[in-house]
Amino acid sequence: MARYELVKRSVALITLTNPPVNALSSPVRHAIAKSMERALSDPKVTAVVICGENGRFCGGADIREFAGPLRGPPLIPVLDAIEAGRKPVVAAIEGVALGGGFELALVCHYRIAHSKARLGLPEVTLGILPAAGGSQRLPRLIGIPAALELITTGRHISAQEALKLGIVDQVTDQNACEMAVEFALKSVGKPLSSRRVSMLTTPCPPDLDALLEAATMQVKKKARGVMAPLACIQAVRAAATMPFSKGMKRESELMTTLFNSGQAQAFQYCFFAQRTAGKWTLPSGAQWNNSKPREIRSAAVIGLGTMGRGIVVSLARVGISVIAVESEKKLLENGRQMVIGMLERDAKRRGVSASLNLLKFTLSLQDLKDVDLVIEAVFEDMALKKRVFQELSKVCRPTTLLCTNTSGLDVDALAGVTNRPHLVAGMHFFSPAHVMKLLEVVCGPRSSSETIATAMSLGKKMGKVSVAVGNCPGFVGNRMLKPYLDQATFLLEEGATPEQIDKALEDFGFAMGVFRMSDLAGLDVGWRVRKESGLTGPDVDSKNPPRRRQGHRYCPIPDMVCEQGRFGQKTGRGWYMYDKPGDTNAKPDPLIQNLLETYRSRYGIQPRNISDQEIIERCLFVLANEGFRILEDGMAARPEDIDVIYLFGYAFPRHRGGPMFYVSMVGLERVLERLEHYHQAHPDVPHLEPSALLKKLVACGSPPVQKWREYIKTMHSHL
Ligand code: T1G
Ligand code: NAD
Repeated sequence: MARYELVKRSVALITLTNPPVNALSSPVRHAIAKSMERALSDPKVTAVVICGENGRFCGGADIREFAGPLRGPPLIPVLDAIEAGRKPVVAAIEGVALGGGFELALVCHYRIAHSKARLGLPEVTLGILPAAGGSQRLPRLIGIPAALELITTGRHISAQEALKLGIVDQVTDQNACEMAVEFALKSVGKPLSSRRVSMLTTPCPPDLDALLEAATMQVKKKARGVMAPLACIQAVRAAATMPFSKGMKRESELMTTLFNSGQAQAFQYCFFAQRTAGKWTLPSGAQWNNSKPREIRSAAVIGLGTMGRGIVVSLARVGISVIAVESEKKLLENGRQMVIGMLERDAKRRGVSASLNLLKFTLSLQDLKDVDLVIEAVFEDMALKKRVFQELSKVCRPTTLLCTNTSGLDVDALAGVTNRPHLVAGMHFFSPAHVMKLLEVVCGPRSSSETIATAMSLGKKMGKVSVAVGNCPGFVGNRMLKPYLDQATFLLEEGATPEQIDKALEDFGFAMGVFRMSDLAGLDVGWRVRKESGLTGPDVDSKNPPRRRQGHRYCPIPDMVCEQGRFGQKTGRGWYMYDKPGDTNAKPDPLIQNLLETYRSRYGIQPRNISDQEIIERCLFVLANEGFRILEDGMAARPEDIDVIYLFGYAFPRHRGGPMFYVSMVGLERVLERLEHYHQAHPDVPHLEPSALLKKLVACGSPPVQKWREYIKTMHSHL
């Protein structure tokens, strides 16, 4: 767990050896403590260097240990002993020094970093705070404003930035470990007191209160209801106002509160869920670790609308050459200008040059003969998409992968019109495609393992979180969204207002409630889909009772809003009103109140007071209920995949862990009981009927979410 060697006859070199990230597990802490004792007591040793094996210093505490009681030596005394020791200790930072790893570096008397190393205190992203002295030492070393920013955001910084901030003493392009040994030899005999960060006085700015207040406002706005950043601010205040030992006590109290809050568990679940989601499997037995992706050097994107443009940018900025296709000259020119502008802004922000030379624009599919992969992003129209796929099948070489960005159409039906159904898959990006991190990779029944491996790995290359999903209407994310949106509009019928529903969801943690979000996305998109699927339109409306469609309860209010030309922010009117088209400041609109009142009286609906609890339960339990059905149907491999889709594609609040984790925390028994209650009250809403899997899990004693997979195994899987 840590290798001990004597180098240059007098330097003890301690190498952490706990792959893959040298996390500070109990045996590692033990090994560090023992190695330090040995180094400090051996008279031959004059200095110590600490480094990590495989070019990675240390990824921090072992997060897997957080689930159980503390075993082995606690980290703080191990670190304190390093700082207090009478021999100089140098940290040789390669790869990463994160969390406890950074705190380990902070107790060393000197820090040498490789130029490619990254440092940071990401604890806040795990729902906790730097709890091994990081919140007390960093402000002493670099001052309150800089420390506050790093600790409350969890941002990783480069070695160069660390040097500028005074965190590291030297940056090198050479072997950091060898440099550290040389540095250690030169440090022997120099006084260490000024190098012990805990002994420094925190430089305290005169406007401390104002600074902390501003930081508090900022984090409250950015992450509603999240406790960790607020606790980080309190810990930094302690570093500014208390002696080190008292500050450490405060840090520990705050950590205990966070640890027991439930939020920390949710954040840590998200960390592992994100990593689990990449591990896809297919019914054939092919999976992430036995299937080889193809290398994609060139791609084509068809359609330069909202999605196509973002997809072109996502591909080009990772060095893939792209041929972009439009149907008309004017649209092509417009698309070209938009893409170039987006790429230039993106490159400027990242401080690199825009890769415009990778782009080609054309009106002809004939130009796609030689590309490795195509992503189709034309209108959501099956007949059009089929024509495009038939054409691609003729034009592209037989090995080209053909992917579609459809939001929910049958990927296998598209595969069926080509001469290579095994090379067809869905690559479902989210809007805006160059910003949103989620990619649903839709596995059709005929998609080959190589096709899925390639789409998943291309997603990763583009910096996306890729999740493999089955081929069903709406796939996973949009399939679950529908019953959630339905509940929101049913609640409107029954007496709620858009602002009341939005506020309940925002208090739950969403950055935007469902109506505000719909106004942003545009209400016409869903309206068009409902018209195409026969749920509304003059013909349908005249033949059906007004509040029933296809045998179930239907709320026509969203259609009525669209019929008035209210498409959301872009038209300046939607569920809310805006000062002008394109404005983002949503204000309640009396016209919507009127519309709701008239509607209710027309259908004899007596409005009732609806509690926030009912809003949350009906919207979110129904969302998870559909998630259970998706698991039953084998359209998602595990609950973690569903949660990752909601975290990265639909901005589900991270401190709630995702819809499936959330209901597991509420208690499955209670969720079942509430769904039964609501289904009884609304028997014409089939989505409220508890799914068989939910009932089964409750009957089996409500196992934790990580164990659900064992109960789904026997059912038919598409993944
Ligand atoms: N503990 C346990 N496992 C970890 C881990 C950790 N800290 N970091 C990574 N892993 C596992 C991960 O689950 C995956 O496992 C494998 O390593 C490779 O990870 C006292 C309280 C270091 C930048 O927050 O940010 O210190 O899936 O796929 O892309 O104040 O991992 O292969 O089974 O992410 O090269 C603070 C978390 C802890 C850092 C590498 N530390 N890690 O990224 O590989 S709290 C962190 C990362 C703490 C102190 C406190 C990244 C990475 P598997 P990967 P990568
Ligand atoms: P859009 O209407 O903004 O753009 C579609 C573009 O395709 C238009 O510019 C159109 O001119 C072009 N086009 C149509 N036929 C073409 C042809 N034969 N050859 C070349 N170009 C052609 O639509 P969008 O919102 O970008 O959606 C595109 C696809 O992405 C749809 O399948 C949609 O369901 C899906 N999608 C949309 C979103 C979203 O939020 N907008 C999210 C995920 C997926």
